[in-house]
Amino acid sequence: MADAAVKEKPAAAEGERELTDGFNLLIEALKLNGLNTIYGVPGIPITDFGRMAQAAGIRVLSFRHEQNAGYAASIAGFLTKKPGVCLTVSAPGFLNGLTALAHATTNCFPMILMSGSSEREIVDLQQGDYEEMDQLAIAKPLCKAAYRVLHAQDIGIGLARAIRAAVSGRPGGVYLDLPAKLFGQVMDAEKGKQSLVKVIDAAPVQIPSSDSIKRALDVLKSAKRPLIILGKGAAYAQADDAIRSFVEKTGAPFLPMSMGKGLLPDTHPQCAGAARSTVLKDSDVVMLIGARLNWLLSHGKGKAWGEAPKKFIQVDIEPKEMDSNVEIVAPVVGDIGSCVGAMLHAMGAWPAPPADWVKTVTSKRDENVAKMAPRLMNNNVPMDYHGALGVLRDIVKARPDAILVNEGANTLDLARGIIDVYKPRKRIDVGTWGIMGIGMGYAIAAAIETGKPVLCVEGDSAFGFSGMEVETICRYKLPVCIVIFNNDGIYRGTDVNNASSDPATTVFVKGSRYDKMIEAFGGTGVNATSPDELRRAVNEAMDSGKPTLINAVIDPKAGSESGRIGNLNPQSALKKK
Ligand code: ADP
Ligand code: TPW
Ligand code: MG
Repeated sequence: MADAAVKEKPAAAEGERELTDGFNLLIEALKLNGLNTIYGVPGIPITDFGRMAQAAGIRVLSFRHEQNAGYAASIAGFLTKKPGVCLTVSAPGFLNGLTALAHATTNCFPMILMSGSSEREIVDLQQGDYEEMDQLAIAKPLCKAAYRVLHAQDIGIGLARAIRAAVSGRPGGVYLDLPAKLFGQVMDAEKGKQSLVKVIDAAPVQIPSSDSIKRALDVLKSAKRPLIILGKGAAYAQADDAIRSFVEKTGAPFLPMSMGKGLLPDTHPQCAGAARSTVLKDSDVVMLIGARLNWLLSHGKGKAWGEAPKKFIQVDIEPKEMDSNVEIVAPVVGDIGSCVGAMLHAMGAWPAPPADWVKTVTSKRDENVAKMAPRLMNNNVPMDYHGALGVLRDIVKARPDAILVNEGANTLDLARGIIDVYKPRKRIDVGTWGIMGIGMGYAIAAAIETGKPVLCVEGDSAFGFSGMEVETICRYKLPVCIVIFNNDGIYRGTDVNNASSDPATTVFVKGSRYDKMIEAFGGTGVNATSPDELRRAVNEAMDSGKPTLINAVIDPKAGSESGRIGNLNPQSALKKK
């Protein structure tokens, strides 16, 4: 049907008038708003759209599965503050992309999922169209906003709404439904041009009230044991200099959340990353900047936060976030650039935090770092996580511009703690949901959006969720080095099923050679069995910029169930020993 609609398009002119159509209007609308990259998978009704967009100078990255294209778009949004665009076909393609749209919304990343859809009249009467599905209704509860454009003259305004909804306030995912018929609709070219909208000031600054700034500073100044927590919202805000100056001026220990790492280097004297339990437990005033008190921070209460009463200050663009889990005594609502700027401005002379607190935190940190050091230098074969991660830690130190993508369980938790990050937005990972499958999509978008080399540190299970995209990486010749921590399975490769001849549910084929996969597509594969081999292979890959996949053989006994979050795993009380 879509193809029929395209064919109906009259030749170049109708009388004297110049004409345009839905395809061209959407392309022009995207370009007008600086959306020059699309991540997607082609098919009816968007195949021609992809071709035409490419011809018009838009970069169209064609993936092997929409979920990976969607994750790419979501992280493009995080890295650039512009909505990442994902383009899919109807029903199944749309559903494949939807997980990523929900993920973008959950993580506060701006993204637009544009999906072709089938004929409204048939969908609404449920008469069984090709890939029939009421996509708008399904998308609505899973994203920040969902719109449908039915007429070519509304493409401009529809995209403008989508962009504004994605990036203003708390960023999130937006669904834009594009029925097949829309693309072939023809209209006067001049009128079409006039219908386009360039979004002015898509994410207006949100200035915090001066009262809220004063209240926050008063509380922070009163602290005997202050702590600042920097979340991925702070990284997203791109207010790097202001954040660094503010944190340094307070002299307070800071704790970066996973993707907040690098806003100030992990090696900064105030960094309390290696004294996490101490600062959570013993702090008396905690300022959250772009971080939510969700499960990743034990909801701001309970054992992790200790007995002593605590006062929370929260800086966030979303007013509803305040008091979400515990009382926020000093809410500062606004965009982080404006809020941190205002606090810096109003601070005046700032007293250093009590010396005994600073000393407690730094000694704990130094003690933990020293304890870890010898483990990172071990040369065990087969490798354990520490030996392999010690190597990657050195490599990232020497290459602080590289972007680190990280997923897995043990591979995630240990890499997060061990690999220091030195610059903002250089670490991207499983995010708020702890989702497996972001790996290759994130790597592709990171390379495309930043032009920097990418190092992916992947559990063997985690990698499997998006592994087919190594072909995409090879096809676009991206500077991506994938290191697979191959421990033969999920958490550990040693599980045994005693009930039948089937393998246990958490183990994979033993001794798999993931490096062979990339060779099928012309990339470089390396099997690394020792820290030295791993070091050589990664350095070579990063120097060459060639797509590389390194199968790092890890002792199957080295990991633990669910990594660091085994406590969240319910166990059957009736389980037989
Ligand atoms: P983390 O997982 O790193 O702790 P979260 O995703 O939980 O971070 O929190 C990010 C927070 O940052 C969200 O509450 C979001 O509303 C907020 N945020 C995102 N962008 C901005 C911004 N530009 N200004 C202020 N707050 C922001
Ligand atoms: C979309 C559940 C959490 S971690 C993990 C799974 C399947 C894989 C851990 O094994 P891996 O790492 O990657 O080999 P390692 O080093 O511990 O062996 N489906 C989705 N998301 C999640 N989080 C899961 C399942 C899970
Ligand atoms: Mg594994």
